[in-house]
Amino acid sequence: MREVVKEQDFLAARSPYAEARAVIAGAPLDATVSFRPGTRGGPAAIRTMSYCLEEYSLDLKRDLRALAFHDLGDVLLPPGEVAAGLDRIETVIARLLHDGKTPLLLGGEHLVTLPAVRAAAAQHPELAVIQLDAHADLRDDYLGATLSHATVMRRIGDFLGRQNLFQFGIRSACAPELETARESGAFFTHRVLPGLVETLSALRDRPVYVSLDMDVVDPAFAPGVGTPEPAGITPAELLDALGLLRQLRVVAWDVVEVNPAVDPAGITALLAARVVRDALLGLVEAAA
Ligand SMILES: [Mn+2]
Repeated sequence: MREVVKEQDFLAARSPYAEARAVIAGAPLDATVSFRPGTRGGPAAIRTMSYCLEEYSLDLKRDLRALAFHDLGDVLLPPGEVAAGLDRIETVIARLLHDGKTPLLLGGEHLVTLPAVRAAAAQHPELAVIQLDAHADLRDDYLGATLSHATVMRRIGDFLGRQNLFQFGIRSACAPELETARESGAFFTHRVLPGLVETLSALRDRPVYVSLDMDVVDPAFAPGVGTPEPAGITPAELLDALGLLRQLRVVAWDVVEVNPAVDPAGITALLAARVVRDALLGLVEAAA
């Protein structure tokens, strides 16, 4: 594909595209970040830190080397052209879904979720979106901009229907966002696991898109994000939540907002890489 570029594969990603069931794609968008920029380096940082991990998961008793997955590289994004960049992301995700792959999108800022959900909803009209995030992302605009990492879930609700949006771990929102959140299919604050347990059965028969904003995790464990928010969940709770999500039919994932510019020890990118590894191990059958 000419619209992607790649310097390094994610850990153990050795299958050719044609044979892969899951495909990693980076979307290094860093255009509307409001507080501190740097998410354009997210996909590369996640790939680099993935080599800190074992291919084998002690918890899942599975090995990445037995899985058929491919790393496509990063979608090339035209600098300064947000809408055109989103279109390019949508084109790539739509192609992966059309080819029967499960996309795993690495951000980049949270706005990359918008085109990915558009592509997934086109393939799966019954789509539900699960968002794990510190922020509601339900503003109608941010300083007049309707396309922003602070408005992304509002825009998704505009075309998908707000009742198809399931939000967990939210601990930052403004009053109008809380009004909008009343229309969400679920809106659970602060914690992720209790709400997920309560909601799981309602989502069991639906295709699900999972969007993980790394700032849902406490800044003590995930400091390398654009807009950190105190009092988040622990990595252990996040991994337990992933375990629950494996019970659902997840048709596409994203992991967004990793910002290596403020992640000096790489621990946020490392946790994101761990999530990607465990998501792959949970969703791709052993090739043998
Ligand atoms: Mn977000």
